[in-house]
Amino acid sequence: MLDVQRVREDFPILKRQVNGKPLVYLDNAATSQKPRAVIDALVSYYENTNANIHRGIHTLAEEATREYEEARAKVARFIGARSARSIVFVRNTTEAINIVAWTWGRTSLKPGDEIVVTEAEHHSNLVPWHLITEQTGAAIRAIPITDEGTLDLDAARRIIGPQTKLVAVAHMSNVLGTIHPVAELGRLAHAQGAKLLVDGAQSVPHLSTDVNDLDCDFLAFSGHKMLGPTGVGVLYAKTELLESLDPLFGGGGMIREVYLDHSTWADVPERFEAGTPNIGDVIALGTAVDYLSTVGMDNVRAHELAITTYALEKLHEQREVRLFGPSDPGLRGGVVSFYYADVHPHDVSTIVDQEGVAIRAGHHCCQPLMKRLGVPATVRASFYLYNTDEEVDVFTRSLNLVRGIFSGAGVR
Ligand code: 7TS
Repeated sequence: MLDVQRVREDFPILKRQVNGKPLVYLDNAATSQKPRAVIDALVSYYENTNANIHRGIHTLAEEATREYEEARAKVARFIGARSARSIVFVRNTTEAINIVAWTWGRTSLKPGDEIVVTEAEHHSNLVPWHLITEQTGAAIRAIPITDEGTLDLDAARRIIGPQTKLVAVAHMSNVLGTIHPVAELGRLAHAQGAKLLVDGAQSVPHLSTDVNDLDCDFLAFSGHKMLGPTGVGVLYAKTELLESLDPLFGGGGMIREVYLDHSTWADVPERFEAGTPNIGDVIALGTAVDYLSTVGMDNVRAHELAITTYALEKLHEQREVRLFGPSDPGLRGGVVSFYYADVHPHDVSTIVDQEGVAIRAGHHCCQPLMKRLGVPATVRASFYLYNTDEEVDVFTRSLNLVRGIFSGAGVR
C-alpha cells in the first residue's frame, strides 16, 4: 500500500498555492512533478561531480562517468532489459521514435511495405513515420479504435500482414487512458516478420514494464513523465537489433576510428550518443527510477487504479460530462478525458485554474483521435502517485463553477 501523504512530503511543489488555493496538479500525462531526491541529485551533480564523461581520466570525470553508467544500469533493470547496452539516452520519446525512423526505418522500408499504427497515436508516433514514408515509399495503416475506446483487435488481425514491417503503438493512450494489448500486437507482428515499437511515454511511468514480457523490439519513453528531469529520455532496443543499425548523428563519442574521409563506429549504445550527453539529467533520471522502484510500480498502479475509479464515478454523476475511453477502469491508466457540455475545454481549464486545479485541455497532440471522437479537444485530468481522492473532489467541485458561468449558454 502506498502512503500518499508521506509521498506528498517528498514533492516540494505540492506545497505551493495557485491563485490563492492549494495546487491540485492533475496534468501528469504532460509532465510529472519531481521529488526532492531528484532535485537534490541534479544540484549535487553540479556542485560535486560536474565533468565530461567517457574521456577524462581525472577523478571528477571518472565519478561522472560511473554515475552516468549506473543510471543506464538502473534504467535497464527498471524495464527488465537483459543488458544496459540496450539503453540509449536521448532527449525524450519523440527523439527516440525519430531515431528508429531514421536508422531502422530509412534502411528497412521500401515501396509496398507498411507501418501499422493506431487511430489513437500521439503525433510523436505518427509524424516521424510520415517523414520516413515520404522518403522510402512505404505506407501507413491505422488500427481503428472502437466506440469504447479500445483497440479493434479483429481489425488488427486483418491489417497486420506480410507487407507489415513495423507495428508502432502506444502502450497507454494519453487521451483515452486505454492500455493497449501490445504483447498481443507483438505476436501478430512477429508472426509476419515485422518489428514491434512500443511508445511507452505514458506506460513506463505508471505500469510495471518488462521488455521481455512485451517482447518489443523498440521501446521509447521520457524521463520527465516519470519524476525525472526534462531533456532526458530513453530508446531501448534489443541489443542485436541496435548493433545492426548505423548511427544517425556523427561526432565525438560515437566513433571507433576516424580518418579524413571515413570513420568506423563505436559499439552500442555509445554509437547512438554523439557529442556530450545530458549527463546531469541522466543521473537524476537514475534517482527517479530509484524512487519509483522503492515505492514499487505495483503500488503506483494500484493507487492510480483506485483514484481513477473514484474520478470516473464522480464524473459520471455530472450530467454535462461526456466521458471518453473504456468504462472499465481496469482497462485504463490514470488518464480521464471528457467533454463538458458545449463548453470549450480551454474555458474549462481556465476556470478550474482559478481553483488551483491544473488540468490539460486541447487535442493532446492526437488530432486523428479527436476526429475519431468527433470533438475538437477534450478536458483531461491525469493522475500520479501523489494525487488524492480529495484532489479529485476539488476538481469535480470546480466544474460547478463552469456550470455557473456558462448557465446562460445551455449548461444547467
Ligand atoms: N507519446 C505519448 C503517448 C505521449 O503521451 C507523449 C507526450 C509523447 C509520446 C511525447 O513525449 P515527449 O516527452 O517526447 O514530448 N504526451 C503529452 C501529453 O499528453 N501532454 O503533453 C505531452
